[in-house]
Amino acid sequence: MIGWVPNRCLYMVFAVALLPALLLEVVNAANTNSTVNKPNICILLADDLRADCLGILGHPIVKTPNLDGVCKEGHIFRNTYVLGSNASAVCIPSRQMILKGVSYLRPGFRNNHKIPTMAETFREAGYLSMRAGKPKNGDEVFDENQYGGHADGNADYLVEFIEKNAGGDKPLFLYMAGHEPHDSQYAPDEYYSRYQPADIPMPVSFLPYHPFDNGAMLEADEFRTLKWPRTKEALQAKLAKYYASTTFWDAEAGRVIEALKQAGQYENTIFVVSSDNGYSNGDHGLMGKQNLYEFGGMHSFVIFAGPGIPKGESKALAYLMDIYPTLCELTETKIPNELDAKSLAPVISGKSPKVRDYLFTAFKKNQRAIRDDRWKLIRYPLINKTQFFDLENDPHEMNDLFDQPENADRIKVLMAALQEKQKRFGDKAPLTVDNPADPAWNPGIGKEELAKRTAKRAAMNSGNGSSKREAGK
Ligand SMILES: [Ca+2]
Repeated sequence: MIGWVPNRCLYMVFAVALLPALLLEVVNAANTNSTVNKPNICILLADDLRADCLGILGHPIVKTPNLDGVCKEGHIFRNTYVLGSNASAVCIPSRQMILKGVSYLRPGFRNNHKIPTMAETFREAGYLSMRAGKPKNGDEVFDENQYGGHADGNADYLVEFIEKNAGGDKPLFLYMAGHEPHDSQYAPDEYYSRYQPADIPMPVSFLPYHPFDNGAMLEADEFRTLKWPRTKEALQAKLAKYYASTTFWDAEAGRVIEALKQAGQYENTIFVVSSDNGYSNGDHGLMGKQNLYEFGGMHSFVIFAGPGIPKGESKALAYLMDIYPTLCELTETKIPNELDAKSLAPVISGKSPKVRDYLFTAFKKNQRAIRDDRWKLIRYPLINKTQFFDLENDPHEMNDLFDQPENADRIKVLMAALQEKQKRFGDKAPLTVDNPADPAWNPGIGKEELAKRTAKRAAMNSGNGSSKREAGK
């Protein structure tokens, strides 16, 4: 090295002269999607996992040691959301948006094949890709597609794929789309025995039933899960199963992680841990995902971990579909121009505290919401009702501040932002109706309709052999 010192000036002259060419080469390398030294990608996606339901997220009960281990040096985005859903099965638009990076409210969303999906973009960039888990969500374009049933079957396929292909010519793009902990909360018995219902704490904003008709009172997640009025004992039993199913999913995701370790690829893999949507689990008297409360249907989380990702946590407002351009930027892969999603890489690197000021969510035509860093507005167009919450002081939305005069200007600002975001994401649903429905609701009011739906479902299941499990929802 000492021999370099006399020549340092000469070296610098060369370096300065070559700098423009070197820079051009770097830029070209980024644009040509070269796979040289690109890390593997491993997306571990749960189904209906609540936004706070991992050990690493501070949950007091659930045990998720494998994912905690992967994520402990990663970057956590707690304020991550599904944009919305036009169906009870939030999973379907959510998983499609994750893969497409585009709003589900765009015309022709499901059949628009002009914009490359995440799987296509990474295949084009030289990756070898595999999906195992829930099918038929716009994911047919992976190099290999397998179902596998529950998380153990998903993991079997992925482990085999890793053993065969890891460390080869192509980096791997792995997508585990597990069923757990979706209702009815499957897990082998050994996992159920780990959680005793009596030990399960109750949700902060537990109610026996939701106090008004949000337009989604009789969605399947509500009427098929627990009877009204919900009781402490029934909910504790349900939550015990939910946590068992989550721990089962964690263990099977752990087998995929271990396979990457055995292949010497763990340090060379970017992990993404998330859930396709959130779940209410008893908060506000709701069980499922057809609502816009925090820790409810559209609120999820995402954690990125791996090479080039410093440990951190952010309050930045994010969408699940942001995973797509974020992974592109983290791997120097070109981001398609047409995406609605935004890369979170500037937040991960510390260059910017956020990528958007407002976060818009929607469910069918009966609920719309918008939040900023502190305030949250939920609009129920079919009953012309608005709720307004201070998330900083009331993160569980237990005090509706809509009627307080001092909030009038804040409400105006958020309502205007809501309308602007509707236009931005292609949402044409009205926020007000001429003949609002009766907002009153209680289990007695729902009884008749509930009986009809239960009978219809029983007839379907017994009559024509269509009782197969509603996978993919
Ligand atoms: Ca789901």
